[in-house]
Amino acid sequence: MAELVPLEGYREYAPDEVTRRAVEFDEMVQRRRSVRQFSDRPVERSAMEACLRAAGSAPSGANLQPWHFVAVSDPSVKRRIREAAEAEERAFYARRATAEWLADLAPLGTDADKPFLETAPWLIAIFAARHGLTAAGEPRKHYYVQESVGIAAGLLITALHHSGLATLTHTPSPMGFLSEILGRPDNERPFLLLVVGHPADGARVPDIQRKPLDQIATFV
Ligand code: IYR
Repeated sequence: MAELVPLEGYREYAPDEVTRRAVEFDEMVQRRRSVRQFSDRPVERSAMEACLRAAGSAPSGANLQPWHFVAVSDPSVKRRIREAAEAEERAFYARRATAEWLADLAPLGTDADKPFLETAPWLIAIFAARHGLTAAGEPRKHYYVQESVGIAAGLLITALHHSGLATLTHTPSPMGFLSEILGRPDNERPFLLLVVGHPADGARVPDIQRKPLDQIATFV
């Protein structure tokens, strides 16, 4: 039999307060934009630690928490990541991407140059552990790995934004070089590379719109 403990920490609000908080949170989150022009202004490690703890609170399959985050601030490691990512991106933009894909990316103004991988104070490489390891080193099954790590990544982006930091989700493909450079074990696969810092002065972003609620949600 499971040993359950009392639910602690849950806060109850009156209905109008629930709506007010939801609206306020939406307004806060709507201000988040993916940024590709970063300042080199430093960010305290303590801020990264708190955001990573928040990410680690995500729900996961059987609570096995199948994620690992590598927070990189070492300039020489950032340089190696930039060099490897740009090599993949050059192949992507020159050969791998279909014409349709390039047309879809055109409004974002992206290209194979990724200076932000060195300029931004932090890179967070998120890894998904396809299976765990027992104390004896035997594989231990993980469940819903992509879903779990995706939820943790979303929480992390939201925590960073809430803290006043800009992010870019960057997915050079393939990302195997991250495992190698960061020395991650074989059971982990690179999931996402997050670029974190402050926007550069005068940073500019694509003119994009979010789908209205009636296009993204249905009430029955
Ligand atoms: N990984 C490339 C290309 C790219 C792909 C998608 I889908 C984007 O939303 C943005 C970029 C790059 O980072 O440039």
